[in-house]
Amino acid sequence: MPLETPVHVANELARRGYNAEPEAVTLLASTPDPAGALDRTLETVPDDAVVLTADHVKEVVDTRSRSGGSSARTDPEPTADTPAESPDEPAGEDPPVSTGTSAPESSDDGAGAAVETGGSRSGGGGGGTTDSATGGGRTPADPAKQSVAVEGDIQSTGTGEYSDFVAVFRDRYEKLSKQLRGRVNHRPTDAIESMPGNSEAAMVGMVSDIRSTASGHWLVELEDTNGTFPCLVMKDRDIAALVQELLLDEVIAVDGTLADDGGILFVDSLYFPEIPRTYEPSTADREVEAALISDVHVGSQEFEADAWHRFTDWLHTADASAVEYLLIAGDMVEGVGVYPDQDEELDIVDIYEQYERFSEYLKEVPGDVEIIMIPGNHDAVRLAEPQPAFDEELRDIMSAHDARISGNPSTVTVEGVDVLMYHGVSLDEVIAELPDDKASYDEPHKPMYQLLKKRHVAPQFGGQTRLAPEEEDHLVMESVPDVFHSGHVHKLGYGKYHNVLTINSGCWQAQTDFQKSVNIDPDVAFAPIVSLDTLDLRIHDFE
Ligand code: D5M
Ligand code: FE
Ligand code: ZN
Repeated sequence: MPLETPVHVANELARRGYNAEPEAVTLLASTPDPAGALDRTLETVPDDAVVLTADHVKEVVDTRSRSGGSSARTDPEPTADTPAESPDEPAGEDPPVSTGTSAPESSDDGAGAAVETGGSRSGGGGGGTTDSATGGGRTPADPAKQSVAVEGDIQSTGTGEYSDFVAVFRDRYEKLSKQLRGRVNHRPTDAIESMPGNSEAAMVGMVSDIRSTASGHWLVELEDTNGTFPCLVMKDRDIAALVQELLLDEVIAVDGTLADDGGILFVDSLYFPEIPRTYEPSTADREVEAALISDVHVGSQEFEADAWHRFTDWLHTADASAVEYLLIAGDMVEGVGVYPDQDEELDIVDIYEQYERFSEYLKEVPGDVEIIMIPGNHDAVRLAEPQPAFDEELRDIMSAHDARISGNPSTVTVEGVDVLMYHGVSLDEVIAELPDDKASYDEPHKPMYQLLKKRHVAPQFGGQTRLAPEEEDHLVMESVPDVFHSGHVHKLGYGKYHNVLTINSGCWQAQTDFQKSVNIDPDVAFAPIVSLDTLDLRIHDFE
């Protein structure tokens, strides 16, 4: 993987289990060979270090060539991944919105989401802040018509034993191979091993290794419950492009022909578990809407309280009368000790006080709006996924609005529409691993398409994506959601993947120092609003 941008460097570090000081990231990214510098640095850091510091990098990398100690990039040409504009430019009049906010692309599947853009940036008024704009206040919802069911508040069964890791992967294999079995006439690895050379063969397996051979072909090792088997994808075949989309630990099916000696499978076709192209989503049987948001980050100095007030003011207007549900996909608060140097940007240093303040902000939401929320990586629950719901103490603090609280991920059925809510930590990894046209921060719905295709919210285990050892793999998408809602990357993006409305909802936190250092320009204070009866989308901008 090329590591030319700070984001790539940060993600590669995360993948290898390190958090990094922003300066360490920029130092590495500014070397002529970031990948090599990263490798060399990691070889020298002490085994127990989890935070990579600028000093670690400086010990290994020659930083003298940079003038005046600046950590600016030294290579002259911005690449496709590094926008030419400087991250230090003053925030302009018309803050750039991620390209994901333009009409969703239809290239992947031919079906775009119908989108209206509400609110306005011009005139400084934000989106509908007062009743006068719409000529009236909100009509309260009729509770008799509302319905929500939540699935995903997992009861952890794991004991943390090695055997639980075996169990969770076995369960992943069972569930996903079931989805692939209809596609190929597969055999277990031990049966394939005893088949004669040149036989046709198919298998379903978890990707345990991906390597390129000396001649540029791809060797993909697949593992099932019996063992592993090497599969070769020739570089000049169309399916070679699919290898670029593979992640370790995901489950796929292949078919092809065994080599003369039977020791390797030459792959003709490769299948992902997939969402059927003909999938027909369920819809509500009345005109009702849900607002989908995430990454509020109360407690951070960058939390945009004014924008939040504009949003909740708008919820009290007639324009928002149909908005009867508010879904919040994680990172309610900024938390403490999540990333190195995070405390320097905290407005509230006590985690419980952060939730108390968050609860105050929730009270601004009209009382008839049903709120459903799941935790993210900044919240005070275990990091490993699936994350359980907030504990009693935190629920108590947030009880004022009587929100429904569930785990990450959860499927929330709102008036018949299944919304898969997943905070999105795995998206960093998917973006780091896959080519830009398949997954990038600018189009954050596209890495979500990849998760749908793989039918798993966090396929690759390791790095920042931690997996809890459990008896079952709760992260498999056993059923197809009608709407897939994530956050975490702080970028707004949406589109339809095989008719599944896919939304990454941006954030309510202005750019942090870290994000500045790695050139992440967050999409702040947008509220995507889904019509549950049509699955159309309108985006309100409260910036
Ligand atoms: O993360 C918001 C986005 O920024 C997400 O893509 C991860 C990335 N991020 C933010 N801070 C860091 C640090 N310190 N290291 C690596 N990646 C980072 P969120 O977790 O929602 O704040
Ligand atoms: Fe966040
Ligand atoms: Zn997050």
